Amino acid sequence: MAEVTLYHWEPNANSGKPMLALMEKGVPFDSHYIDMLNFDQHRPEYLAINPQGTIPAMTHGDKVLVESTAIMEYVNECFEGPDLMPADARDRWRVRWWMKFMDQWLAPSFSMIGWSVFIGPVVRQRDPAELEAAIERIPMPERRVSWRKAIYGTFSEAEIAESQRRVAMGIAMLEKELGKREWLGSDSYSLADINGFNLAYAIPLSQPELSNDELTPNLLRWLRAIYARKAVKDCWALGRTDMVKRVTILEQERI
Ligand SMILES: N[C@@H](CCC(=O)N[C@@H](CS)C(=O)NCC(=O)O)C(=O)O
Repeated sequence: MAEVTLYHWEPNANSGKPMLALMEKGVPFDSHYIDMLNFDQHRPEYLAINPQGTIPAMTHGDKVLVESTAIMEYVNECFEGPDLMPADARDRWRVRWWMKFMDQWLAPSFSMIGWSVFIGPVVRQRDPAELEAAIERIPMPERRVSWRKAIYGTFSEAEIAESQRRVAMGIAMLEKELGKREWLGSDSYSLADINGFNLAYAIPLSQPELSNDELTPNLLRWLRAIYARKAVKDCWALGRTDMVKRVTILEQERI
């Protein structure tokens, strides 16, 4: 049994962040798959670890850690292996700036689109009474509202349009920033790249009119460079659903 256990869903978004940080550092961990579409994150066994009922969570010995970006920083500081934060203070500021921007601003927009396009339609097929019972078990009231909107397809047009506006703006900002240097936060690969990849890997697939080799060459170069890393391949091999196939768009020479 490893010292670290990671409770995660597919190796993307918030789950993928600590998973990839652990793999980049070479830290062994026990992987505990939480099936988000089966509402495993709201079952008592998991709520005993993270009472908020969100994934990921990590245990290290008797310590319980939640919040994916904060877990990544903990992993980077606590374990040997390549440093995933730059040495220079201004570079570290930039890494943290981008992580905050992605976590607070961009990720919720991606997430709303993802919930309305993928998650909702998959979950909606289930027995309505079972779904209602599952919604009632969600501990955070605001999450109950989001799940209801996803399941019953009731995100408003204005909400979706605002998310799309933010995604388009985020793509343009990433393209501009990646035109300045090889990696997002500094001249070395860092937590900002891990954070950004987990959010942006499927952009060329889901937003082909906004992101392709002609319009966003820097974004594409960056995504492919991260996808080429061994840790990324090992991480994505832990996926269990067809969702993991989306990342293979980055194998195409031209998009
Ligand atoms: N700020 C938290 C957000 C965690 C989060 O929202 N995770 C999503 C999956 S990416 C989740 O648990 N969704 C399931 C739910 O809300 O029931 C973090 O970064 O860890």
